[in-house]
Amino acid sequence: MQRATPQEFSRVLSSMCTEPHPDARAAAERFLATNPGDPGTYETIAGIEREVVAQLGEMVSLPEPAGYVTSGGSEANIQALRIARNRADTDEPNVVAPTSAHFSFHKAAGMLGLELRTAPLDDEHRANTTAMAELVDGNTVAVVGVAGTTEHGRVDPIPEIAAIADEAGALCHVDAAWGGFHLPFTDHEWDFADAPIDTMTIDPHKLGRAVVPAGGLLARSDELLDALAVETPYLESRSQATLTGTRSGAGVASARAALDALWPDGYREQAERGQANADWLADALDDRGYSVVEPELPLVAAEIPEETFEALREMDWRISRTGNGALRVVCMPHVTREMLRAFVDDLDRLK
Ligand code: 0PR
Repeated sequence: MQRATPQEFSRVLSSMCTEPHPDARAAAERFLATNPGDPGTYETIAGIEREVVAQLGEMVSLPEPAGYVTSGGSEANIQALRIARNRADTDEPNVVAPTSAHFSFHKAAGMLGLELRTAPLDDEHRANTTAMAELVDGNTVAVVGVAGTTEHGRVDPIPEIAAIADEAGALCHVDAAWGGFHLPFTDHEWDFADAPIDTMTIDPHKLGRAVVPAGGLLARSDELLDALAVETPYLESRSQATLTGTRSGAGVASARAALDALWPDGYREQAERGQANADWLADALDDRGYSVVEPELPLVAAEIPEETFEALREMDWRISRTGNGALRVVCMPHVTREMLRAFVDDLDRLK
């Protein structure tokens, strides 16, 4: 049988996916043929999904969360903007986000007929809230903040962004697709306890150690999710708020198993290890004279020459670049100190 073994992750430094927890793998297999999109027929997995949503709510300080397990962060972001658009009373809706927002927001804007207005970042690669506020007007339906950006792992000033949304009568959406399983163990202000957030993306299939596909959409209330509901005449359940119809029970069950196994101590330990690895790599690169972006979360960005980047890829390192061409290393749970040492040794060899 072909199977992604830990060895297969041994040179992967670019991905936001990782080796699933063993319990998540086993649970996924048990629920492979179930469809939480049909809760009237597949009651067990539908119940498990409600538990996952409750567990995610607990992680982000949201006592009675609404939401569901999506196919990933892209679907969750699309659906959050769809909620905002469907509720608003305007023919020319727009959304305001920082330029660091993931490309799924551009997909969402295209699909939903929204104008996406992106504001420049500050010098620290975080959302510039003054610039964001200037883009907001009476047609703004949502204001977006990112808690753990894809390129630099930065946390936007979420309370300020929520205040901008509130003042505009728009929804506040936080994209914590990647950062959400790390941030509970930091001092950042990013969750429902810190700000009047309406919706959030938080993905079990990234730092949550579930199998793919398992993304997460959370909403402050059922009423927000109702903005997505369509009638489902021939199903036992009367309406459906998800984007896809048939969905992966495997992803849902694996998310539950990973959360049971790891929340909170396992995730805390993983967060500490990932951050220590990122700090170690940042220091190692800095010592060698490369310009490094301070890793606020376990993601290191550094400027290395184009030829060096290409040579490392030739050596089979799975690395990626930011939009500005800087090396980007994501210290996911499968990334060990030995891997990083071997990476830096290869870098030294190329000098
Ligand atoms: N929001 C943020 C902040 C993200 O970083 C990502 C994905 C998404 C939303 C979208 O999530 P889905 O990909 O689950 O729809 N960020 C990674 C990226 O675009 C995704 C990724 C994952 C890329 C694994 C490569 C990879 O091997 O870089």
